[in-house]
Amino acid sequence: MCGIVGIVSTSNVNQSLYDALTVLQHRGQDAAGIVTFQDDRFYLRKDNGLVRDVFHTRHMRRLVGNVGIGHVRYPTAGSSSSAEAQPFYVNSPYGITLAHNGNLTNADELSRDLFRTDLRHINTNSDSEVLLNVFAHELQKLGKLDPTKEDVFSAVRAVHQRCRGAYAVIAMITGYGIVGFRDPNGIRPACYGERTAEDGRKEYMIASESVALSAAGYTLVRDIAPGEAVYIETDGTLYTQQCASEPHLFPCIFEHVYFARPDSIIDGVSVYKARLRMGETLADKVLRERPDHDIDVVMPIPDTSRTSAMQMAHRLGLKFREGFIKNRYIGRTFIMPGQKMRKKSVRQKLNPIDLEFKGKNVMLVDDSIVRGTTCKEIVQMARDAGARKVYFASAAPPVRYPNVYGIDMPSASELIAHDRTVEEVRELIGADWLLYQDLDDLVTCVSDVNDDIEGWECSVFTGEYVTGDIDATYLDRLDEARNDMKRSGNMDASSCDNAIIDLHNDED
Ligand code: PIN
Repeated sequence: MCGIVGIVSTSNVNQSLYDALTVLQHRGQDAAGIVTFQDDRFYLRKDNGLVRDVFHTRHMRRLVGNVGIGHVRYPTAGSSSSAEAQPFYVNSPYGITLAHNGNLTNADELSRDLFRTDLRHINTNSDSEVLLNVFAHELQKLGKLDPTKEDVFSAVRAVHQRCRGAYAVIAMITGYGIVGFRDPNGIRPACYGERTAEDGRKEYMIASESVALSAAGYTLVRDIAPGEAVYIETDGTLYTQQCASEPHLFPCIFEHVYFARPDSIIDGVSVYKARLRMGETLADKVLRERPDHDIDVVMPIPDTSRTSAMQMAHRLGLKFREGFIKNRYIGRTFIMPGQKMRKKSVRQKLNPIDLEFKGKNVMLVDDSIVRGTTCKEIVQMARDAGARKVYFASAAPPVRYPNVYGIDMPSASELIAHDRTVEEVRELIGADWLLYQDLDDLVTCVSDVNDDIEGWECSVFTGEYVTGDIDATYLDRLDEARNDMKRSGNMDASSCDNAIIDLHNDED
């Protein structure tokens, strides 16, 4: 998963972009980048690491200009070197830079076509570089010295025709403006907002999540519609146009389960409210399955699940307690000569408050169970802290299938619930009772707010992929790519869970 932002302002955008990326840091901690332009020159700084580590004063001073875009990257298969930090750049036509959140499912074919037919070379394994080159090629084909808004929209239209998968994109055309667009299914989120500068002129921001807008004093105008493009020229003139022939809104449900910040509103749905409801539906399921349950206390596994756990306890009329305290300052792992990178244990991140567990039947709540490794350790920690019985609730249904739309999920074989019953998973994680959210309930939690939402992208639970182009061969290839990455040491086996990621910065 990644975070993207773009701003057209009346003054320097470097600080605002930096701040927005910091607000979007939860979407990706692997790499960060900003590009701005002034007087027909662009200025780029990107590297592996957290936003605060990538940008130093000397970099910020160089990032001049009133227009710019930024990106934070989550590690996905094929993206680990700093060369694959975004924004990406192509010099022709005009000089275009691009930040992308999502994953193209036909990147390999496109890459081949780009080389053979369009005579363009792709220098990384990143599908975002492919996307940029498709966009650039389609804009170049028009053969204009000065691209008009129609030209930009026509290039986006061609991108929709050629690219499949999930993409929320912000591209900057040096000297002209920025364009933001979403794939025709609106899988990945993007919205835009405005604010008025002191001199009365309008300023605009496009971002992955509304929280980036509100934190910077922008008012959310609306989400970008699936297939739609929003083009903002350097002088602050904004144009929008639908560029897909058959747009449908099928947003990713996992944004609400885990990825997005609770204070964001995505496609009209409050993430916080959705998570409260997830707690309520979990409580109802408890009462359905075991009306005479003996739960003494409900506990969140920090942080994402807190909202659901709180509401679940409330609905059940039970105590809500913080049994695990999270260390907010996990340090780096230093790899000394002759030593191997070791995974940080969950115990370094979470510490139990024993008195909340002693002799109690505890219901632990997490947002989801993916590999099951973390929750297994947590169940054991609860027992070691003296719990009588350890129950476990997941605010999401069993994650059984890989994600191909930009969420860094492990391959099917690594998913604890793949090809397993709930009872088998319960046994593996060592819980006395395992309660999963029903998919119908989860969908109810995020519905009823926006009639434009035709359905939800739920493939990790159902194995049904909304783009209709995913088959066993594709998933096998994905699996192989992940295994290659792991073998070459470029990817921590547990990189999908940021609770145990080791961050590193190339500069060190
Ligand atoms: C963690 C959010 N959440 C915790 C991510 C663990 C699955 N894991 C998905 C649970 S936080 S496991 O709130 O952002 O810190 O099933 O793979 O062990």
